[in-house]
Amino acid sequence: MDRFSILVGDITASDAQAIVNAANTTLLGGSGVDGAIHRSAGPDLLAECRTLGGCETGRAKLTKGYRLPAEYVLHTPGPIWRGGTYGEAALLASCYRSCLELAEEQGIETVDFPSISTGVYGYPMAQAAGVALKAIMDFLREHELPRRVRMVCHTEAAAEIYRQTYNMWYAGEKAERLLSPEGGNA
Ligand code: AR6
Repeated sequence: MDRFSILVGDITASDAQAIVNAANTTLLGGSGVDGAIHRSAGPDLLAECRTLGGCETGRAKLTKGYRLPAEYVLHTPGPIWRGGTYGEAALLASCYRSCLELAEEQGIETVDFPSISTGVYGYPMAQAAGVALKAIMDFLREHELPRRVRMVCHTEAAAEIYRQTYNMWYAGEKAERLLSPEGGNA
Protein backbone atom coordinates (compact mmCIF):
# COMPACT_ATOMS: atom_id res chain seq x y z
CA MET A 1 0.00 0.00 0.00
CA ASP A 2 1.90 3.04 -1.23
CA ARG A 3 -0.33 5.52 0.60
CA PHE A 4 0.93 4.33 4.00
CA SER A 5 4.29 4.35 5.76
CA ILE A 6 5.90 3.99 9.19
CA LEU A 7 8.61 6.31 10.42
CA VAL A 8 10.48 7.34 13.54
CA GLY A 9 10.28 10.93 14.68
CA ASP A 10 8.70 13.73 16.64
CA ILE A 11 5.17 14.30 15.39
CA THR A 12 5.27 17.99 16.34
CA ALA A 13 7.77 18.49 13.50
CA SER A 14 5.56 16.68 10.98
CA ASP A 15 4.88 18.28 7.61
CA ALA A 16 1.49 16.53 7.29
CA GLN A 17 -1.59 18.69 6.80
CA ALA A 18 -3.03 17.19 10.00
CA ILE A 19 -1.39 15.49 12.96
CA VAL A 20 -3.23 13.40 15.53
CA ASN A 21 -3.03 14.11 19.24
CA ALA A 22 -3.31 11.21 21.73
CA ALA A 23 -5.41 13.34 24.06
CA ASN A 24 -7.62 12.74 27.10
CA THR A 25 -11.36 13.30 27.31
CA THR A 26 -11.00 16.85 28.68
CA LEU A 27 -8.96 17.92 25.62
CA LEU A 28 -7.19 20.33 27.94
CA GLY A 29 -3.66 18.99 27.57
CA GLY A 30 -1.48 16.53 29.44
CA SER A 31 1.91 14.87 29.19
CA GLY A 32 3.46 12.75 26.41
CA VAL A 33 2.60 13.64 22.84
CA ASP A 34 -0.31 15.82 24.05
CA GLY A 35 2.06 18.00 26.09
CA ALA A 36 4.51 18.23 23.20
CA ILE A 37 1.78 19.26 20.75
CA HIS A 38 0.41 21.96 23.08
CA ARG A 39 3.91 23.31 23.77
CA SER A 40 4.69 23.55 20.06
CA ALA A 41 1.30 24.91 19.01
CA GLY A 42 1.22 27.63 21.69
CA PRO A 43 -1.60 28.86 23.95
CA ASP A 44 -4.12 29.47 21.16
CA LEU A 45 -4.52 25.70 20.82
CA LEU A 46 -5.62 25.35 24.44
CA ALA A 47 -7.97 28.31 23.99
CA GLU A 48 -9.66 26.56 21.04
CA CYS A 49 -9.73 23.23 22.93
CA ARG A 50 -11.57 24.94 25.80
CA THR A 51 -14.46 25.70 23.43
CA LEU A 52 -14.92 22.04 22.41
CA GLY A 53 -16.50 20.61 25.55
CA GLY A 54 -14.20 17.59 25.72
CA CYS A 55 -14.38 14.45 23.61
CA GLU A 56 -15.47 10.87 24.27
CA THR A 57 -12.95 8.05 24.21
CA GLY A 58 -12.74 6.69 20.66
CA ARG A 59 -14.10 9.86 19.01
CA ALA A 60 -12.17 12.81 17.52
CA LYS A 61 -12.35 16.59 17.30
CA LEU A 62 -10.54 18.98 14.98
CA THR A 63 -8.68 22.20 15.75
CA LYS A 64 -6.26 24.40 13.90
CA GLY A 65 -2.52 23.76 14.36
CA TYR A 66 -1.51 27.34 15.27
CA ARG A 67 2.32 27.44 15.55
CA LEU A 68 2.73 23.82 14.44
CA PRO A 69 3.82 23.12 10.87
CA ALA A 70 0.59 21.09 10.58
CA GLU A 71 -2.50 23.07 9.57
CA TYR A 72 -4.82 20.96 11.75
CA VAL A 73 -4.76 18.78 14.86
CA LEU A 74 -7.15 15.84 15.21
CA HIS A 75 -7.57 15.21 18.95
CA THR A 76 -8.61 11.73 20.02
CA PRO A 77 -8.71 10.24 23.52
CA GLY A 78 -7.54 6.64 23.38
CA PRO A 79 -8.64 3.92 25.80
CA ILE A 80 -6.79 3.31 29.06
CA TRP A 81 -5.48 -0.29 29.03
CA ARG A 82 -7.25 -2.37 31.69
CA GLY A 83 -6.15 -5.84 30.61
CA GLY A 84 -7.85 -6.04 27.23
CA THR A 85 -11.32 -7.24 28.21
CA TYR A 86 -12.96 -3.84 28.56
CA GLY A 87 -13.47 -3.06 24.89
CA GLU A 88 -10.06 -1.45 24.54
CA ALA A 89 -9.41 -2.78 21.02
CA ALA A 90 -12.75 -1.54 19.65
CA LEU A 91 -12.19 1.87 21.22
CA LEU A 92 -8.65 2.12 19.88
CA ALA A 93 -9.81 1.16 16.36
CA SER A 94 -12.53 3.79 16.69
CA CYS A 95 -9.90 6.47 17.47
CA TYR A 96 -8.10 5.80 14.18
CA ARG A 97 -11.33 5.54 12.19
CA SER A 98 -12.85 8.69 13.72
CA CYS A 99 -9.73 10.72 12.92
CA LEU A 100 -9.68 9.46 9.33
CA GLU A 101 -13.42 10.13 8.86
CA LEU A 102 -13.02 13.67 10.16
CA ALA A 103 -9.98 14.22 7.95
CA GLU A 104 -11.88 12.99 4.91
CA GLU A 105 -14.86 15.25 5.71
CA GLN A 106 -12.52 18.24 5.87
CA GLY A 107 -10.75 17.30 2.63
CA ILE A 108 -7.47 16.78 4.46
CA GLU A 109 -4.90 15.11 2.23
CA THR A 110 -2.18 13.94 4.62
CA VAL A 111 -2.43 12.69 8.21
CA ASP A 112 0.28 11.59 10.65
CA PHE A 113 -0.61 9.45 13.70
CA PRO A 114 1.33 8.81 16.90
CA SER A 115 0.90 5.39 18.51
CA ILE A 116 -2.29 6.20 20.46
CA SER A 117 -2.66 4.82 24.02
CA THR A 118 0.79 3.19 24.14
CA GLY A 119 2.38 5.67 26.56
CA VAL A 120 0.64 6.90 29.71
CA TYR A 121 -2.44 4.78 28.89
CA GLY A 122 -0.40 1.55 28.91
CA TYR A 123 -1.73 -0.27 25.82
CA PRO A 124 0.83 -2.97 24.88
CA MET A 125 2.65 -1.81 21.74
CA ALA A 126 2.34 -5.01 19.69
CA GLN A 127 -1.39 -5.29 20.31
CA ALA A 128 -1.91 -1.60 19.63
CA ALA A 129 0.01 -1.91 16.36
CA GLY A 130 -2.30 -4.69 15.16
CA VAL A 131 -5.40 -2.64 15.92
CA ALA A 132 -3.99 0.61 14.50
CA LEU A 133 -2.80 -0.91 11.23
CA LYS A 134 -6.04 -2.80 10.62
CA ALA A 135 -8.14 0.32 11.21
CA ILE A 136 -5.95 2.45 8.93
CA MET A 137 -5.66 -0.10 6.13
CA ASP A 138 -9.40 -0.88 6.19
CA PHE A 139 -10.15 2.82 5.86
CA LEU A 140 -7.63 3.51 3.09
CA ARG A 141 -8.95 0.64 0.99
CA GLU A 142 -12.41 2.21 0.94
CA HIS A 143 -11.62 5.94 0.77
CA GLU A 144 -9.53 8.12 -1.51
CA LEU A 145 -8.85 10.71 1.19
CA PRO A 146 -6.59 11.10 3.04
CA ARG A 147 -4.29 10.23 0.18
CA ARG A 148 -1.31 9.70 2.55
CA VAL A 149 -1.24 8.36 6.13
CA ARG A 150 1.87 7.77 8.24
CA MET A 151 2.54 6.29 11.66
CA VAL A 152 5.13 8.46 13.38
CA CYS A 153 6.65 6.32 16.13
CA HIS A 154 8.67 8.02 18.82
CA THR A 155 11.30 5.27 19.07
CA GLU A 156 12.97 2.87 16.70
CA ALA A 157 11.75 -0.01 18.91
CA ALA A 158 8.13 1.07 18.44
CA ALA A 159 8.61 1.52 14.69
CA GLU A 160 10.10 -1.97 14.46
CA ILE A 161 6.99 -3.46 16.08
CA TYR A 162 4.76 -1.57 13.66
CA ARG A 163 6.93 -2.63 10.67
CA GLN A 164 6.85 -6.30 11.71
CA THR A 165 3.08 -6.22 12.12
CA TYR A 166 2.67 -4.45 8.79
CA ASN A 167 4.95 -6.91 7.01
CA MET A 168 3.08 -9.86 8.47
CA TRP A 169 -0.38 -8.71 7.38
CA TYR A 170 -0.22 -6.06 4.69
CA ALA A 171 3.10 -6.00 2.83
CA GLY A 172 1.81 -8.27 0.06
CA GLU A 173 -1.37 -6.28 -0.40
CA LYS A 174 -0.49 -4.42 -3.56
CA ALA A 175 0.97 -7.47 -5.28
CA GLU A 176 -2.07 -9.55 -4.40
CA ARG A 177 -4.36 -6.97 -5.94
CA LEU A 178 -2.26 -6.90 -9.08
CA LEU A 179 -2.51 -10.66 -9.34
CA SER A 180 -6.19 -10.91 -8.53
CA PRO A 181 -8.25 -11.49 -11.73
CA GLU A 182 -11.10 -9.32 -10.48
CA GLY A 183 -8.77 -6.84 -8.73
CA GLY A 184 -9.94 -3.71 -10.48
CA ASN A 185 -7.46 -1.52 -8.64
CA ALA A 186 -4.37 -2.82 -10.37
N1 AR6 B 1 5.99 12.30 18.67
C1 AR6 B 1 5.54 11.06 18.38
N2 AR6 B 1 5.20 10.16 19.33
C2 AR6 B 1 5.34 10.55 20.62
C3 AR6 B 1 5.80 11.83 21.00
C4 AR6 B 1 6.13 12.72 19.96
N3 AR6 B 1 6.58 13.95 20.20
N4 AR6 B 1 5.82 11.89 22.37
C5 AR6 B 1 5.40 10.69 22.81
N5 AR6 B 1 5.11 9.88 21.77
P1 AR6 B 1 1.20 9.20 25.24
P2 AR6 B 1 -1.42 7.89 25.56
C6 AR6 B 1 4.61 8.51 21.78
O1 AR6 B 1 1.57 8.93 26.66
O2 AR6 B 1 -0.76 6.63 25.97
C7 AR6 B 1 -1.45 12.45 28.05
O3 AR6 B 1 -1.23 12.98 29.31
C8 AR6 B 1 4.86 7.68 23.04
O4 AR6 B 1 6.14 7.09 23.00
O5 AR6 B 1 1.55 10.54 24.69
O6 AR6 B 1 -2.51 7.85 24.53
C9 AR6 B 1 -2.86 12.73 27.54
O7 AR6 B 1 -3.33 13.99 27.98
C10 AR6 B 1 3.76 6.64 22.97
O8 AR6 B 1 4.16 5.52 22.18
O9 AR6 B 1 -0.39 9.00 24.99
C11 AR6 B 1 -3.64 11.62 28.15
O10 AR6 B 1 -4.00 11.89 29.49
C12 AR6 B 1 2.64 7.37 22.21
O11 AR6 B 1 3.21 8.57 21.71
C13 AR6 B 1 -2.68 10.45 28.11
O12 AR6 B 1 -1.37 11.04 28.14
C14 AR6 B 1 1.45 7.71 23.08
O13 AR6 B 1 1.88 8.07 24.37
C15 AR6 B 1 -2.80 9.69 26.82
O14 AR6 B 1 -1.97 8.56 26.89
